[in-house]
Amino acid sequence: MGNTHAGLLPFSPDEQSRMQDETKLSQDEMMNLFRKFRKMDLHKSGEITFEEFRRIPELASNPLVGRLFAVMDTDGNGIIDFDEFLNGISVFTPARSDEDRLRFLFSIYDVDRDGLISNGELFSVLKIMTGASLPDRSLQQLVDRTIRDYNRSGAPDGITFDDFRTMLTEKGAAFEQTLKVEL
Ligand SMILES: [Ca+2]
Ligand SMILES: [Ca+2]
Ligand SMILES: [Ca+2]
Repeated sequence: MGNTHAGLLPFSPDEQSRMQDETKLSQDEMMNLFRKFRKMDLHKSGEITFEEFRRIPELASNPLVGRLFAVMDTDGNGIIDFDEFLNGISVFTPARSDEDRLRFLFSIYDVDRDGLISNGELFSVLKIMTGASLPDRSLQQLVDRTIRDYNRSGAPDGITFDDFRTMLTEKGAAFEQTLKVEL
């Protein structure tokens, strides 16, 4: 009694059951992620800074590491706390819905979080991914074409979440592969 390993998680029992609802993680999975979180938290501040985040070997070579950090930092205060970490990471576990994963992926592209992927946002995120392999002019053509083909729900210059869902259904894995995160 008393000293179960629930006590090691930085949550009150209420918070813990709320997080379990939100993330669909079991207590063991949460414990595991808490250990990883603490390992990443080099200066033991209880939060992950971008400097710490980008040292994670699985992420270091991912060009989208900056976007991943920004999306996981849901309150935008420049650090990832354990709540945000659990919410973000659990999106990649099977227990979470495809809808949650789509939302996360959408957020990678919707840099200003206004609910619309603009031409400029699509360009800048695809630019990060393709690097120098595609000339800007070709990339811009691809972006223009994508937006022309998929802006179906009334936003002339961008892609709404519904459009995005349609796009991924029709274009398949190409966009989803952007994000392979395993921790
Ligand atoms: Ca830290
Ligand atoms: Ca934060
Ligand atoms: Ca936007």
